[in-house]
Formats: sequence, C-alpha cells, structure tokens
Amino acid sequence: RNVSLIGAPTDIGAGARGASMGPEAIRVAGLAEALQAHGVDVEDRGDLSGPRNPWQPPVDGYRHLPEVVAWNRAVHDGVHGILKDGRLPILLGGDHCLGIGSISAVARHCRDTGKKLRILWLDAHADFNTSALTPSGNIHGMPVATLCGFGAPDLVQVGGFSAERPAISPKWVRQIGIRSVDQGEKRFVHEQELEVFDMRYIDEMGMKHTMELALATLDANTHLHVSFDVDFLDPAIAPGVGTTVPGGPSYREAQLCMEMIADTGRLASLDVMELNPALDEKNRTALLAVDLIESLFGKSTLMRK
Ligand code: DIR
Ligand code: MN
Ligand code: MN
Ligand code: MN
Repeated sequence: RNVSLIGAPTDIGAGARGASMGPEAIRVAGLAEALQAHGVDVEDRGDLSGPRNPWQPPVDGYRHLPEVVAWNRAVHDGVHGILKDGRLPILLGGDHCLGIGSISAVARHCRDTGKKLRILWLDAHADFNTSALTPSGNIHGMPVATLCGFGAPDLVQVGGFSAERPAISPKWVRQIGIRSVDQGEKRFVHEQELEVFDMRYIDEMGMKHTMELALATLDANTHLHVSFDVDFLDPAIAPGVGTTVPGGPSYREAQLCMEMIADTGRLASLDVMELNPALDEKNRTALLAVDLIESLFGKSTLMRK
C-alpha cells in the first residue's frame, strides 16, 4: 500500500492551544519509519499552511469560523490530491475540526469513483454539536454534524457539497469510545440516529463484539475511513490531548480495535487528530499513536488466518 502523510499544524477549532504541534510530534515519534518497516511505501507531503490562531471568543456560536474555513479548504485540497494519486492519505492533525476537510475530500472521491463510504469515528466525544447547541463555540466539537449538512454554510460547502446534498449521511458513521456528549448534542445524536458504541456498550459487550458490529456489512467496494481522535484513548495512557475524559479504552482494547480494522483490509484513509504535545509527557502519546497506527496497518504478534 502507498501512504501519503500530510500535516495540518493548527489548533484553530480547539479549546486549548497546542494541537498545532501534533504533526511534528508524530513524525518525531517515527510514524513514517514504522510503516516503512512493515513494507508500506510512505511519502511525506509536509505541512499545509493557513491562518494563525487569533485566540478570540466565539461569534454567533462559532470560534474562529473564517480561519476554520480556510484551514479546511486547504485540508480538503491536500487530501483530495492524495486520493486522486491513488494513495492512502494520513492526515496529521491538528484539531478535529479538520475532519471536515479530510472527510469531505474522501466523500467527494467516493462519489466520483462509485465507492461506498464507511466512517469509523474513534473519539471520547460525538463531535455532533451545532452553533445553536454548542456550549463552547469550538468547532472541533462540530465536524460530524457539519459533514451531515448541519453547520456553517461555508463549512458544509467544502468540497462542493450543500445542506441539501451533504458530504455524508449519519447512516455511514459508526462512533466508538464515546463518553462525553453535551445535553443538546445528545438529543441531536438520537434525532439523527447516529450509531454510537459508547463506553457503556464497550464495557458490557466488549471491544470484540463492538468492532464486529461497527465493521459489519463492509464489502469489496467500501472505502473505510478512520477518524482517530487521540482522546478516544484512556487519559492514563494518552495524556497528550486537550480534552481528556476518564474511562476510555485501555491499551489492549485500543490494540484490538485497530487490529480488527486492519483485518478488514478496507482501510483507505485516516485522520490522527488532537494530539497536543504541550500537554504530553516526553512524547508518549505520540509514540502510542504510532504504535496503534502500526496495528491499523496490519502489525500483529503472529501471522493470522
Ligand atoms: C465539547 C468538547 N463537546 C464541545 N468537544 C470535543 O466543546 O463541543 N473535544 N470534541 O475534543
Ligand atoms: Mn474528542
Ligand atoms: Mn473529536
Ligand atoms: Mn512500535
């Protein structure tokens, strides 16, 4: 497989500064070298650029909306270019608002090539807020809703989509690891019938059963996109994120999650988001992310099947 790394060094949609340093921290943790060691062809397209973070309060329910739009247009074009070259993009975030640019590019590519799209959203949060529902105004809490057509028009339209014909349908999404959803957001998640495997579900049914359901009905024509918010992981093993929430997947649960995705053979694009080196301890969260991405690309202790 041919992989292209692309960095988006910004924290423009986040509630804490520092995710802008994420791309370089993942490079320093050795992502390219680790994948190459597993026989993956890796190129690094370097970093995108965009406006600096002005660190202003929200306006009409959105913080930094013009800057978020500029960054997402850049991410869209970068990711779409990689897909057109027939390569697998790995977006190095950056905060999770950039999932709008990344997944709109994937959705456009799938539409143009007649592929079915399935999105696995690994996160502590549902990221399904709107400007009316958000308690923070931070757009990293809104990418899933925006991609489904509920968001600022300039963001809904990234990639040529619209509220009438949005980039994705809630039906294409499976959320895993969720444990923090705001009050209004909770109602909207139910109303839109998002399929959420929250931590209670994982506690009761186990990660194996959860992933079997989340990965059911993939076929040879499915493009599988994984949007990996590093705060998915338990903060005890992954402290380097802006919005930690206790009670996340353990190291073993996260490994199993990644290995079961790898076993499908359908992974076609990946976001690695919200890594915040300013809050990390000697880059351990970046090193863990690299370890898990190796598993996502098929590293396992023994040969299987
Ligand atoms: C919270 C936190 N739900 C918000 N969201 C996220 O501000 O909307 N934190 N995504 O990572
Ligand atoms: Mn999150
Ligand atoms: Mn997120
Ligand atoms: Mn390793």
